[in-house]
Amino acid sequence: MSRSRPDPEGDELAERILTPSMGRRTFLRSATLGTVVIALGGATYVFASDEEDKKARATKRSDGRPRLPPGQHLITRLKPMGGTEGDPSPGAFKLHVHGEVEQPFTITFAELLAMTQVEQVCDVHCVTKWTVLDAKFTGVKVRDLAARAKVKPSARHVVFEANAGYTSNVPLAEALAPNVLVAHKYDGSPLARTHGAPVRALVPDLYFWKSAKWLTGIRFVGADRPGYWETRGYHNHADPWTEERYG
Ligand SMILES: Nc1nc2c(c(=O)[nH]1)N[C@H]1C(S)=C(S)[C@@H](COP(=O)(O)O)O[C@H]1N2
Ligand SMILES: [Mo]
Repeated sequence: MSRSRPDPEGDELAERILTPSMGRRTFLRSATLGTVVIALGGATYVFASDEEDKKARATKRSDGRPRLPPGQHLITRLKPMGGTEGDPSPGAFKLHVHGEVEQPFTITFAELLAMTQVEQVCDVHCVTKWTVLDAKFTGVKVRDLAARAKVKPSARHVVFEANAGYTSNVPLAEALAPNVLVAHKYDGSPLARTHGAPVRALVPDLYFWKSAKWLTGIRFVGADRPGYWETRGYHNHADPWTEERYG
């Protein structure tokens, strides 16, 4: 990540950690495991050892790509990355599935739970350079919601719509991949408010900013519509393996 590029989320992780001016910091290194635990302003990062990073980089996914994309480092749990939180109560939740579809619809949380549920273990990659392996999510495939709405042939992209106007755009074919979910549980528990309660998008194979938290809608569109970060310097596509970090 070059320092001359725009970095709307702040300095990259390694730089944040090494900045002595950060307040309230503890740094513990386990001599035997090489695990590094760092607490910064209330958030805790648990870093794996260099050996674990190396191992994950050498391990291949079923699609042949390395388990750990270039420039990424392992942490053990999702880190809350902020954003404008929506109403977390399931009772208030409504998801609009609309745009280039024949049958737009709105579903409640209970109706979402009545659809086929998927429990999925996947890896997530944040543009600020952390990766979590084997994150477990529960939810409904975007593909199933698309089928219910009867997406028109004119649709080419999906826009995930969230609280306070946050959006992210994903090419239709990638949004319909079987591992793209509307998720309501992380590691077996209802999503924490900071992680998007009650429902977030999950697009594991693109940088995590595509995974809109506090989801309110899925809009199918013909012409692409760059979203919140995509119009603020981030790459339009966001493939972690080719480091599509900045546009
Ligand atoms: N609604 C909404 N969704 C969002 C964001 C946001 O600001 N608002 N931030 C994105 C970014 S930049 C990242 S890295 C991930 C972080 O998710 P997490 O906080 O669960 O780790 O959420 C994405 N989804
Ligand atoms: Mo992010």
